[in-house]
Amino acid sequence: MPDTTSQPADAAGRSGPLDAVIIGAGFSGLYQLHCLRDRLGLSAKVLEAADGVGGTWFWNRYPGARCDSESYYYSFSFSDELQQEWTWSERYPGQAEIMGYLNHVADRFDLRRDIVLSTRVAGARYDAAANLWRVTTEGGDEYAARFLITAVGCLSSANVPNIPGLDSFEGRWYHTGEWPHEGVDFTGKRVGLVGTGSTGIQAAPVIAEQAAHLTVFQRTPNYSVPARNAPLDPEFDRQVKANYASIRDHARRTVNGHPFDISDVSALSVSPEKRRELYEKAWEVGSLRFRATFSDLLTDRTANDTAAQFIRDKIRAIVKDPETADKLTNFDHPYAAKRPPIDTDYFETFNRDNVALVDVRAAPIERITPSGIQTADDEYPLDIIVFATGFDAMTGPLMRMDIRGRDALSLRDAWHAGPKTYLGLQVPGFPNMFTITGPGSPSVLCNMPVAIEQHADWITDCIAHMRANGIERIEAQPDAAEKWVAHVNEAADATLLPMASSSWYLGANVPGKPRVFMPYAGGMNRYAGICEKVAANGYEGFELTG
Ligand code: N01
Repeated sequence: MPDTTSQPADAAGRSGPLDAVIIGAGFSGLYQLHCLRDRLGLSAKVLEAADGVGGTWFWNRYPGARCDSESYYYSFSFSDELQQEWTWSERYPGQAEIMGYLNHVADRFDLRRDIVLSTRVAGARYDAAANLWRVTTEGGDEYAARFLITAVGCLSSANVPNIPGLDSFEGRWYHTGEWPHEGVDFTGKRVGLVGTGSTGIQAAPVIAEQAAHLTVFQRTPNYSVPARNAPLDPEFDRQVKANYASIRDHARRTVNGHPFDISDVSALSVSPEKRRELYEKAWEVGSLRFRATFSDLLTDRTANDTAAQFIRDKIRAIVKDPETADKLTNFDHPYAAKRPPIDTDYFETFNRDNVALVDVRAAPIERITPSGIQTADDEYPLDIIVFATGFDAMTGPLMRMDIRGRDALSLRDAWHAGPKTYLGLQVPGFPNMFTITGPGSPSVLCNMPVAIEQHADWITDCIAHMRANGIERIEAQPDAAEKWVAHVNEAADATLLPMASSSWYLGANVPGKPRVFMPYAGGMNRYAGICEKVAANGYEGFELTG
C-alpha cells in the first residue's frame, strides 16, 4: 500500500513507515524496542513524553520513593550479561538507583538512538486502507507504523483530586507522581500530606524528618508491614548471581511473579499460638512475603481477619497515642485487598511531636483555602500540600490519548463502561495495536518486570509469526474479549480483592470512573500458560488476515 507519511531516515538509513511505534520508555518500552529491533530486525521508535527514560520512576521522585519488590528480582531477566554485571546496593531499590539501572539498560543495548524524548503522543488512528497506525504528537509530528504498541505503564496518569479552592492556595502544592526534579525543601515548613496509599506511607516518615510540622490527611486507613530495607550483603549478591536462572524461573512460576512461594498451609488449620509465631516471623522478615504467610489470606475472610488482627495489634503496640492508633487501625477492607504497602517507620512517625493524623473520612476535606486545608470541623494552616492521591490507573494513560481504531472507533467510547480487552493484550476494533500490561492482564498484581517481559516476548513472537506467514493484521475478536472479561471478573470474585470498595484496582479512586476490576487476579503463572496456549492454537480468539 502507498504511504504518504514521510519520516526521517532512521539509523539504518530507512525511511517511510516504521514497523512499530512504541509509546513510553519505561521498563516495557525499553524492552519492547530491544525485542523488535535487535531480535527481529524491525524498524521501531519509542515516543516518550519525558526528557529521559525511566517511565514511572522518571516521574515518581517523591521523598522515600522506593520499589516494594526486592532489587534482585525487580529487574530484567532477558540478558544474563546484564544481570551479572549490575549490582544493587540495597534490598529494595530506591528511585535514583532504578533510574541508574534503566539508563544503563538504554546505553548498554544502544536503545537511545530509537527513542524520541520530550514527545507526548496526542493520538493515534488506524488507517485501514494503508493498514497503518498514524500517530500524532502534541508537538505536531506524525509517525506511521504497522504496529502500535502502548508501553505507557499502569500508574502514570496522576490523580489530583478536584478539591474546591486549590487555585487559591498561596503555598506550593505537588503531586507525588509529578515530582519536581530539583526536589522540594520542606525545612521549616508546615506540610499537609493527603493520601495514605503506598506512596503516602513511604513519603510521610521522610517528610516528617525535614518539615517543621507534618499533617497526614487519611481517608482510608491502610495496612502496612515493615519493609526492613538494608544494604545488600555481597555474599547474598554472589549467591543470587550464581543462581539467577533458577530464581527467574521460580518467579515466572508463581502467582505474583516473586521468587518465593505462597504457603500451602491455611491460617485456620494451625493453633493461634503457631499462627502468631508464623506472623511474628514474617513481620521480622518484612516485605510482601507477609501476604504469603498462609495459603488463604486472599481467599478466606476469616483467615484474612487473623492477619488483619495481627497487624492491628502491631500498630497499637507501636503508636503511643491511643486515639491516633484507633484512627490508623479503623480498617474497612481485608488485608491486601488493596495493594499492601510496606514501610520504613511509617507508624513510628506518628509518635513524633511534629506529626499529626487527621481523619478525613470522619470530617471530610471541604476546600482548600489560601492558607491551608479546611475540613468539616477544622482548618489546617499549611505552607506545602503534597497530594499522594494516586493515579487514574491502568486505563487513564491510554484514555488520555485520542486512540481511534477501525471506523474511527475511539478507545474512550469502546471503554466507556469499563475496559474490554482480550488477554489485556488487544482491544477488538483496534487491529495491530498491543497494550503491554493492559487492563485484563496480571500487571499490577505481579512483580512488574516479569509481567512486562512476558507481554513483550509474546508480542514479539506474535509479530514474528505474522511476518513468517505473510499475515498483515491481527485483531482480537469481540466474543473472545467478552469471554476474557468474564474470566477476569470470575478470577477477581474468587478472591477478597473486590471487597476493598475504595481500591484503584476497581477504579474507585477516580470519581465517575466505571467500577470494573481491572487486573487479572488468576495468577501470573496461569495467565502465561493461557497466553502460550492461545499462540500454540494459532492465535485462538484473534483474527489474522493476510
Ligand atoms: O496511590 P493510592 P499511591 N481526599 O491510590 C487518598 C504503586 N506504588 O500513589 O483509599 C483524601 O494507593 C486515597 O484514599 P482512599 C503501588 O502499586 C508502588 O499511594 O481512596 N484522600 C489513598 O489513601 C500502589 O498501590 C510503590 O480513601 C484521597 C491515597 O490517596 C500504587 O502505586 C510505591 C483523595 C491514594 O492511594 C498507587 O499508590 C508507591 C481525596 N480526594 C506506589 N483522593 C512501591 O513500589 C485520594 N485519596 C513501594
